Parts: sequence; structure tokens; C-alpha cells
Amino acid sequence: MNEKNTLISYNPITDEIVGEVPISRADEIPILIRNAKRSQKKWGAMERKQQLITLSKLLSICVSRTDEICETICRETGKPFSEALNTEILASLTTIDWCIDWLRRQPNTMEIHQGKLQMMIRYLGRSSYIRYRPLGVVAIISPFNFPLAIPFTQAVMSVTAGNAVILKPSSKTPISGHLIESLFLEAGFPPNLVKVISGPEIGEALTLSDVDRIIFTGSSETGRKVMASASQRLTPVTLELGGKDAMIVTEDADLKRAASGAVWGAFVNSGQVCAAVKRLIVHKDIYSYFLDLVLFETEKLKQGNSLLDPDVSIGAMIDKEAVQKMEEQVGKAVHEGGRVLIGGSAPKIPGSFFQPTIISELPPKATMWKTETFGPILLVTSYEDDDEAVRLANDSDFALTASVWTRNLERGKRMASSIRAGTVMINNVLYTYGLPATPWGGSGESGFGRTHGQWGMMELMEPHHIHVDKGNFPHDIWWFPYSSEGLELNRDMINGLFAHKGVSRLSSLLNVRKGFKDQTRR
Ligand code: TXE
Repeated sequence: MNEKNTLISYNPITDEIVGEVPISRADEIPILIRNAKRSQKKWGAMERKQQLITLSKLLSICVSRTDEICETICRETGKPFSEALNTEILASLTTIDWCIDWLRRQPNTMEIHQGKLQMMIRYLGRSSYIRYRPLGVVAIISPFNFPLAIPFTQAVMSVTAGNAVILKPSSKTPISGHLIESLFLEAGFPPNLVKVISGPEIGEALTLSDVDRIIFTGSSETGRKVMASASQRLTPVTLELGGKDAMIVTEDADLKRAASGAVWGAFVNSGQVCAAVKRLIVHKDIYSYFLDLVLFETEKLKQGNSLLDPDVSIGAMIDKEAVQKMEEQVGKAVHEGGRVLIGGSAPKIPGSFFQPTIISELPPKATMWKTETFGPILLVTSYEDDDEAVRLANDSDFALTASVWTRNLERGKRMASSIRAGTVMINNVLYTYGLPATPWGGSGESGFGRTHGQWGMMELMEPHHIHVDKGNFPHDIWWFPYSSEGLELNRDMINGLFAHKGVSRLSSLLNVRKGFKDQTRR
């Protein structure tokens, strides 16, 4: 923040200014919510055909502005251009495309089948249906590590479900965040339907404001604060929090492929990924051979500024504080008995870099096994049998994603089904974030709720239940006044629906129907 009341963003490699955005004050939020609600009405009143055209326009604008968007992300985060392309842009494009398809298929209403009661309810001239209605205004608070993909995919889904969005991006990546508003405006969405605001007060103020849902992505520590604030107004929250994800490698896995998967899964975005591979659990029989493969792959990784050198695979961390935190965490791990096999310090190049680091022999009780390391640090250990591997994978307060690597897919599915993580991949890591039809989210310290897919959509809408009764009968048999006759009828209802074979269920149901009919005499 400065005298111009703007938030400045710096390039973590060159320290150059990437750009600045205006800072909003907490007392502006009620006005913004009013504007958002007005826009939401406009958007809601738009023909579905027109909404689909607008979403398609957003898709083509993102495609046409790909390089500009990627460059902005690279300059603001220090991540390699290839990652901006495939983990930010691609994930965003697939989500728009999925939303278009979802909206096209979304029925206006859905009739509810009453199961065993269906026949009776029908006879009584009644029916129930659901129309999913948007919540209203969704507040999105997002982290720095995927400054486009995370808030953008959540915003596209929120708007597709009919909501307006107020987005607060990380103060470390405001330019990429504010770019999102320009994309929606350029595509022709009503102004203020997606509004991006920044400022040191805004995050907390938004969680205390009159929004209809909060989607928070960030650390478990901040997640608790958000939930506490949101409880003031009983605002529902979706919490996408940290991870300490496990990767199990069995002795029958394709080891070369698994080694490449482990290295990408652990060091993509310089390890600043909630679902990055943090705990490598390798079968004892292949432990040292596999570790050599992983070390060999890691040694080959080039670190630097990909805007100057496209062969760079490992970019920078978000800032110097993040690098310092890595140095402290590695120092503690070594102090607690861990052995650094590669990396373990900041390389001697300008910028906020930390070397890809692999630590072995860390005692199971050591801090780093339990705490999130939001950087390029991978812990390795071995296991005897599948049960132990699964136990080790579940031995964490975090439960976001995990993976099992084996050529025996049935074995993989068996192990996967016992792992607590929200998503378990067999022979792959991380990338289902880019499969918008699949749910994303975890439990425990990794939060709760889901973004993406039908499950994410369900958290952005309210199932509005309409029950219609044609009023064919003047009186329901469970209404006042109670009587012994009425009591018999209610017994018949229960017998008719749930009694054991002995009792004639049909005659009971016929009694009930007759009972409803006879009410007219009362
Ligand atoms: O998080 P922070 P960061 C997690 C990742 C790591 C963290 C890193 O595992 O733990 O995010 O991101 C705003 N009330 N995930 O450091 O500090 C803050 O300004 C309201 C998980 O950015 O928690 C920023 O915009 N908001 C994930 C946002 O919260 C507040 C994917 C996050 O900040 C606030 C990516 C407050 N009191 C990262 N204080 C997943 N599970 O999918 C700060 N903020």
C-alpha cells in the first residue's frame, strides 16, 4: 500500500513492479453487494441462449488473450510459462466449456419421485419438484499460487449457476486477479456481475458481509478465521485448504513413469500447490532404485526465469518470506534427524528461488511429516505391505488428494478406496483439478465442501422445493380433530406401506384411500 492508495505487485524474480491496483475500503462492500445483486437480476433475466452465447464469448476471449494472461501470471508469480499455460489457462478453458455444456443440459425443474409413496402421493393429486435457484452473491477469496485458475474457475461456475461474484484475490497476485474482471466485461457480462476488489481489510470484511456463500481457498489457519467470521451471519462456506499429499509406489509400478510423475507432482509451481506430492511412500523392495530414479530426474530440472529461457522447469517462489520459511523448515527437519538428499537451500541466482529438495530418513514423529510445506520439499519413506502403505498415507490431518502407482489396477483401486483423501488417482497426480466434471476438495485440515463438477454446482445453488397439492381431498387423515377412526386410518397407512408380508398391505392402502375419500363426510 502507498500514498496513492494502491496495491503494488512485484515480480519475485526481478523485483520489478508488475503493476498496481486500487485499494478498496471495507465500507464500500455493502454498495458493491447491492450493485452485484442488481447485476445478478439482469443476468438471471437473460435468456439461457444469450447466457450461453456470453459464456462462449468468454471462452474465445480467453483463448485470444492466452499469451497476455500467461505473461502477466509469470511476471507476478515467477512460475514457468508452460505452467501458466497448462495449469492456469487450460484449466480455465476446460471449465468454461464444461459450464456451457452443463447449462445447456440443466433442466428448469426436476420432478421428485417419492419412492414407495409415489403411488399414494399421485393418487392424492400431489407432486413435488425442484428448481435450483442461485444463492445470490458469492464471495470468492483466493490464494496466490494459481492466481487465475482457482478464482476464475470458481467465478465461471458461480455465474453459470446464476450468481454474482465479488472476488478478493491474494494481495501477492492482484494483477492476475483483476484481469479476471476485465475478461468477464469484455465478454459482455453485466458490469458488477463479477467484481474484483483488493485491500488489506477486504478479506475479513467480505467474510462478515451480507453475501450468500463464501468460497475460500487458502491456508488452514486462515480458513478457520473465515469460518469463524462467516458464522456471524451463518453464511455457508466452502473451504479449500492445505494439503500434505501422499504418493504410494508399489513394487510392480512402471517405475520410470512414476519417477517422472513424482518429480512433477512434487515440484510443479515450485511445490506451492495444495495437492502437490509431499510424502513419497515407496515399497521397500524398490526403495533405493526408485529413489535414484527420482534424484536423477530432479537433478535434470533447470531453475530460473522461463520468460528468458523456455527450458526452465522450476520457477520462483512467491516472495523472499516463502524462501526463508523453506530454509527454516529444512533446518528443523535436519535438526530432527532428516537427511537432505538433494537441494535444501536457495540457489545462488537472483530472485525468490528455492531448490527442489528431497529429504529421507526423517523420523515419523518429526514436525515436517505433520505440517504443510508450501514449497519444493519432498519427504520419502518406505513400506512393507499395502496395509502399511495405506496407513502411512492416512497418517495426516490433511486429506486433499493422494495417488497409488501400480500396474495392477485392481490392487490400485483396493488401496485407493481405503485412502481418506478427497481425490485418489491411480498412476497419476494432481491434474484432475483440470477435469472440471470431477469434484475437487478434501476433509480434515484440507477443509470441506467441493468446487468443480456437479458437486461444486450444488454448493452454488439452493434446491428450491415446490410441493403441489391439487386439493382433491378436504382433509388430510393426520389433521385435527383426532379420533379412533382417524387412528385406525393412520395405522392402515403404516401397515399399507411398511407392514410385513402377513398383513394385507393392499387392503390397508385401500382403507387409507377410502379414508381420504370419506373425509368429506366429517
Ligand atoms: O493463503 P492465505 P496463501 C492453500 C495452500 C497454502 C495456502 C497458500 O495449501 O496453505 O493456500 O496460499 C486472504 N479473512 N491452498 O498464502 O494466507 C488472503 O489475502 C479473509 C489450498 O495465499 O490463507 C488471500 O487472499 N481472508 C488450495 C487468501 O485469504 C483472508 C489451493 C489466502 O491467504 C484473511 C491453493 C482473513 N482473516 C492454496 N487473511 C486448495 N485446497 O485447493 C488472509 N486472507
